[in-house]
Amino acid sequence: MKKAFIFDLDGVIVDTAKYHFLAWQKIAEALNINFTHEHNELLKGVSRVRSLDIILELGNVQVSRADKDKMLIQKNEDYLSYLIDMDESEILPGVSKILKLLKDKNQGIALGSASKNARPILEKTGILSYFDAIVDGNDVTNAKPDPEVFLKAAQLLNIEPKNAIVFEDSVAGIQAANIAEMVSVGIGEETILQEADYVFKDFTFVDENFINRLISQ
Ligand code: B16
Ligand code: MG
Repeated sequence: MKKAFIFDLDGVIVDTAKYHFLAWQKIAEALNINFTHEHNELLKGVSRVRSLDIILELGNVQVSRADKDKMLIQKNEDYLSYLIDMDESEILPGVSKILKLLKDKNQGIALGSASKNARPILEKTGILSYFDAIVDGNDVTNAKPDPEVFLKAAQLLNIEPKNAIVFEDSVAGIQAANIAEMVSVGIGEETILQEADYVFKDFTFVDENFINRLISQ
C-alpha cells in the first residue's frame, strides 16, 4: 500500500539547530541575555518569530515591534551565512538510505517543517528530488503542535492521514502527528519523546523490516 512518509527537517534530516543557536546567541548577547544550549532546546521546531519571543521572555526584555523585525532579519541573515557551505555531508546518519528505500518502494515522501529555509537546505544537501511534496514555514499559519503542516503534506500526496507516518525530533511535532491521527516516529531520546508511537535514537536504527511493517499495517 502507498503511504505518506513525512519528514521534519531540523533534527531529523539535518542538524541545523547548531546554526540556529549561533545566530540566536548573537542576538541574545546584544541584548545582554544569557542564552545557553539548554535554552536552545526550547526553540526546536518553533517558528522564528516565536523563538525570538522566547529569548526575550528568558531575559525579561521588551523591545519595539520595529526592533523585533530588525532582529528577525539579522538573525536569519546570520543563520543563512552558516548554510552557505552546506553539502550532503550534513545529512544525518541513515537518512539517505531510508529516502532511497522509500523511493524504491514507490512510497510518498514529504517534508513537514516549520523552517522558511527548508527548500535551499534540501537543495544544498542534494536530496530535494526525493520529495514529492514540501510543506514548510511559508505554507502554514499554525505552528506545531497544530497538525496543519502534516495534514497539508498528506493532502498534497493525496493520502489519508491514517496512512501517513511522521518522523519528528520535537515533542510539539510528535503531538501534531498524534493529533492528525498519523503514526508518529520520534527521532531522539525515548525519555523526551514518550508520546511517540515508536522512538529511534537516529535513522541508523530504522531498518527495512520496520519500514515494511509501516507500509503493510
Ligand atoms: P527558520 P523544523 C525549525 O525546523 C527549527 O527546529 C526551529 O529551531 C526554527 O526556529 C524553525 O524551524 C524556523 O526556522 O528560521 O529557518 O524559518 O524542526 O520544523 O524542521
Ligand atoms: Mg525538528
